[in-house]
Amino acid sequence: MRMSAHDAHYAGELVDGARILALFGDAATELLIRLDGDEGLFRAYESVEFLAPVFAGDYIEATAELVGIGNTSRQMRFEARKVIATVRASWAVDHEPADHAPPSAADVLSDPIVVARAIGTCVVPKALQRRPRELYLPGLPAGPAPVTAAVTPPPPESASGSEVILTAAIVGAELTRAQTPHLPLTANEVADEAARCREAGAAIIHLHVRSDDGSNTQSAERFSRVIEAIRSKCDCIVQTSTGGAVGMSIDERASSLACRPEMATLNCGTINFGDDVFINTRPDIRLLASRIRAAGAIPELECYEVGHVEEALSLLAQGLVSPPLHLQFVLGVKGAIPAREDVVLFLRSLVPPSATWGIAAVGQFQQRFTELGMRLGAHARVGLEDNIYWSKGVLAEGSAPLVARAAAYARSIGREPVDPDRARTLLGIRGPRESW
Ligand code: KMH
Ligand code: ZN
Repeated sequence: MRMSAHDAHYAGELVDGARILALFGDAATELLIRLDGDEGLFRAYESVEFLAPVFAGDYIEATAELVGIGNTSRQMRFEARKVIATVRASWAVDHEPADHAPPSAADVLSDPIVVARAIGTCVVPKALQRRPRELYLPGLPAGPAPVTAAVTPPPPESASGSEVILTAAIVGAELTRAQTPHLPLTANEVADEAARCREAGAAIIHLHVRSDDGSNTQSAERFSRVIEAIRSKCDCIVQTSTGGAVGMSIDERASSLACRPEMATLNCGTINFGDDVFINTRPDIRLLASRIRAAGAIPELECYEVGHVEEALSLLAQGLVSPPLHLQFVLGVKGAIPAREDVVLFLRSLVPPSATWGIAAVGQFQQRFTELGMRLGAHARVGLEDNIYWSKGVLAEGSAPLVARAAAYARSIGREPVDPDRARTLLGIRGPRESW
């Protein structure tokens, strides 16, 4: 590729590094088309080195080499070499200032100069892969075997089968003190409950906040205050709600992102929500996805119906959310998908191999389906937002006992609740904690 005058960005007709990364992106795309029959998505660069300057008039050859294949990830090594150099750039070194180089003079380099190297990972969702698997990995049986043949394991790490991430949904939007006196409302109450849940085995706190009068609010200021209080007492991942309460505008719901949470919910479709309607239009879902990304958070995709899973997969395919997906199946909301074992098995069949998935079952279904989900490999969410009872007619004394019960069950079937830092690794959350 010839670097043209358009590509020169800096003084001395220097070409910017981003131009070379664009070449790597094109080379990666070609490789993905050859391998998968799909352009795929660039997920991340693990390393980038710029080694020599590039000028307008230089010819650059960029190569991509496949070094690892996961179920959906393709890791590549890139190199860009200068094979023809404009003479102008080197002329001044050997000549008097008055002696100008012919502007069109150029040399073929007998030894190309490596100008940049990088390693990066691309992703092609399973649904978009158009080649039989045995073509990728000769010798492997055809079919969707969850085998990873990567030279380097694709990031982020996958959970070992025994690990489970527990989420505590401790406040909710609709719950009132009249329904349960154990509902935490003030910043201190919420933080104390978060710390108790952490102690009981929760790695994530799913968070709504309340105004002084107890009504739900998405106020950025209130979220900041509560998150600060939580962080003073425990190291849990805080997952803020962008669902808010029924009837709120999208702008209002998105205000919770102003505090730049590590994680946020993204509701993937409209449902009857009891006797109300919880509206999530497709344009609004996309808007929230882009706002979550802009806030530096990772989304958890809340699915209350089968079609919502399709929506989540299409967000991934369109690059509106980055892999790996974190799917949360919300079961038993009146008016939406029921909590039934065959439903769970079907939903599980839709989960792409690289995705994590969890179950949040509401009301009387919480314990039974949390436990079923954990037996099937799911992560789990419990807490007062979804269920206020410990057993029939007996209120739970906060969310922490529900977390403790889920953690004890997990251990009884050989699964270990992970701490927040391990959950960060498994979910692909990087960095924010260091900058607290
Ligand atoms: N309060 C519900 C209408 C979420 O947090 O993202 C929505 C909700 C989901 O609680
Ligand atoms: Zn919620």
